Amino acid sequence: MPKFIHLRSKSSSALSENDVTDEHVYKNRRTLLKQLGFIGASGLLSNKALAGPFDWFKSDDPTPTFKQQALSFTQSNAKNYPIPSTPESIATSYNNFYEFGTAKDDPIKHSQSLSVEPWTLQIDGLVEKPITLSYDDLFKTLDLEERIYRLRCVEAWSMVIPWIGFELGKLIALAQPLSSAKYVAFSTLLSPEQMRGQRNQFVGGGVEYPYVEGLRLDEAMHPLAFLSVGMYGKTLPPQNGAPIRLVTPWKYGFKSIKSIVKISLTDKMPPTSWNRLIPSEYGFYANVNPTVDHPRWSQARERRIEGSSVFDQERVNTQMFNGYPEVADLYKNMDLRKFY
Ligand SMILES: Nc1nc2c(c(=O)[nH]1)N[C@H]1C(S)=C(S)[C@@H](COP(=O)(O)O)O[C@H]1N2
Ligand SMILES: [Mo]
Repeated sequence: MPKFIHLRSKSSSALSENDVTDEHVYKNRRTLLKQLGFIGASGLLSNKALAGPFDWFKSDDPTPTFKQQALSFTQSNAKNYPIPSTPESIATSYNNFYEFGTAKDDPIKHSQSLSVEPWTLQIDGLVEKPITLSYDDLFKTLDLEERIYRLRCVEAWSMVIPWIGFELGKLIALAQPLSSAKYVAFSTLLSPEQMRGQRNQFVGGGVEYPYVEGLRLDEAMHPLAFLSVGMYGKTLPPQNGAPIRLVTPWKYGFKSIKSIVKISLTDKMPPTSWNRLIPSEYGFYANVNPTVDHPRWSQARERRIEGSSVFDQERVNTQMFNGYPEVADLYKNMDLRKFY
């Protein structure tokens, strides 16, 4: 039986269509499609009509078998979906989740039998009240809300995704951090039996597992920092980090750690997977910053993936903090070239 998630509150951080995609970007895309002959009298063609040899997002045989649970939406939540947001079919088939392989279509192909029930998420370390959440607790401990956020990968592609979840800071507050707590460490599930990338370092891209991430405590308490338990009106599919994953929209995507089993408050900066692997390229902070290039490529622009084919990408300028200036105060006296 599917369980229904009722969205009770709508956050001020939920973006409207105009907030998520600049109007000129949307218009340019239509102009391009028109020049290519893809817009007829009825507007944009369906995804099917655009699919073809250039549709590199299609995986050979994804045949998802993982059971997602339906969410019920009120009318008001439904109308908050941005029309040019990334289609669900793309956001759930073009993924980075190295536990299942490094190709973009490996996660959807190889994660469908991930077992998420039962699940245990522990919040521990320097807290007054350690918390253990079961699978069901993930959906009922805090009110669920929808947030439409941009996701900017360090590889210079981006998407716009409607998440469902709650503020990370609200969960941390329940655990009552001690005054000695300065950082938050996250860990993904370690399950070599289920995750082929954890069995074979070539499949897993050389990452040391479990995948770990971290935030400064003040970053974690910022209202934009979000724990997601669903997307596009349903519980998360495994390839997107079921049953619960972090979303820090002002940071490069690799900070948004998937399938979390542990959140520990600490007094020391915790190790993070990509920093541990290639420290010269990936720092602890990883704030989206168009003025600080990756050593091997520019971060000034990005490919916004909006549709089901190569023609539905738009090159847009990358914005400071990915367009979330409300986090700037967290870094006001820091040299962001040094703390990349
Ligand atoms: N555990 C784990 N979390 C992860 C990753 C990963 O390989 N393993 N990849 C990261 C990267 S690089 C990105 S861009 C985002 C992608 O999230 P999405 O597939 O939901 O778009 O997940 C992040 N979280
Ligand atoms: Mo990424």
